[in-house]
Amino acid sequence: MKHFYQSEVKPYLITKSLNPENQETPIHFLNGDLVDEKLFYRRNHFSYPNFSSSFYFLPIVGLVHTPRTFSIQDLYSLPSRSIKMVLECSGDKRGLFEPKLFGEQWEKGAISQGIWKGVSLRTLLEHTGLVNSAKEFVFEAYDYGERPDSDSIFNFSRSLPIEKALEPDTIIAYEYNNQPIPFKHGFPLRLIVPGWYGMASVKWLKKITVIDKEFNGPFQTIDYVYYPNKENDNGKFPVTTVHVNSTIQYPLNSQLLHKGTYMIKGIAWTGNGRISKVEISIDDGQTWETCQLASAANKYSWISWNYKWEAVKKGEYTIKSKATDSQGNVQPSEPFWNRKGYGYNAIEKINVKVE
Ligand SMILES: Nc1nc2c(c(=O)[nH]1)N[C@H]1C(S)=C(S)[C@@H](COP(=O)(O)O)O[C@H]1N2
Ligand SMILES: [Mo]
Repeated sequence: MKHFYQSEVKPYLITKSLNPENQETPIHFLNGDLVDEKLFYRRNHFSYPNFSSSFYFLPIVGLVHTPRTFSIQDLYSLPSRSIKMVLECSGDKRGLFEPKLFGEQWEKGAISQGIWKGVSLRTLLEHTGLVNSAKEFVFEAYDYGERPDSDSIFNFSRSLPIEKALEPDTIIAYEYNNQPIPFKHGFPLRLIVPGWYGMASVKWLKKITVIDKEFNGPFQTIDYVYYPNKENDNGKFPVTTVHVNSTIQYPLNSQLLHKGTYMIKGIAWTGNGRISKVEISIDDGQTWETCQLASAANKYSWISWNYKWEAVKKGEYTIKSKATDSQGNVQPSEPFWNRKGYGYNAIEKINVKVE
């Protein structure tokens, strides 16, 4: 049987832009379920920030009873939590939308997975208290710059509603895969918001402020909003939870194959509960078979799946994969088109030719 290609030759990140740095994970060439920092996609809005990590403190201010400033040592000494999870950019697969959209033309690799360790935000709040009128938490980062739509300078800042901020799995992380977080991924402290698209997981945390209204920074009132219409903003709503999705890793799109037996393989993930089923079609969606799931389905992490295919007849084949999650969400046949191209999760599709 022909398996995924094992090789001493290592894959690289796929460059989309250099300043700010945006590079994608070579998702088709991954083995295992923890992505090494070398192959972890990078998504930045600005140049990398400059700050001194030796004088690094994280203040929690605003609508708390006792504002406090935490050192990294303070965090190390508090109870920790480790979470294996998918980090997916909401622009992942944007390049597949038809008609085409503007913005980073991500293909299928604006996604990664690893284990984040840190302290639940709610544990930190036990030390500060929370005022009753608290509504949102604003997370400000050290990176800043201009946006294409304005001459002003903005920091990367985003907020979370109090319910999401207080979930025990919303953590202030200090480790990635048992090492200090790599600088490009948010060292020394990064907010990690499992179940939500990547924009929520703010890197290089500078300050947390509790407020009693809705935060209106551009990274959540202009960007990271679904705009269903091309011409106007009617019906807009914020980008939050990761959609149920799957990607075929092998074979590759447009690959030429000999007749034979192939192990088709891929990953599936969701921000809603866990993956309950992955189906595959070799005949462009006319008939579907259930795939073998290679691992137990965990909350927040992707699962690997595979399917043994006997390619006995020459010809062109359209292979599709379709994931379902425990909340009953299924990948749709058509993507939800939205002006800024977020949340693509249409049924995964590749074409191969057997010769
Ligand atoms: N401070 C800061 N945090 C950020 C961003 C950023 O530009 N600055 N980008 C966000 C987006 S859109 C995504 S998809 C993820 C990417 O994380 P990575 O670069 O570690 O892959 O970080 C999020 N957090
Ligand atoms: Mo993103």
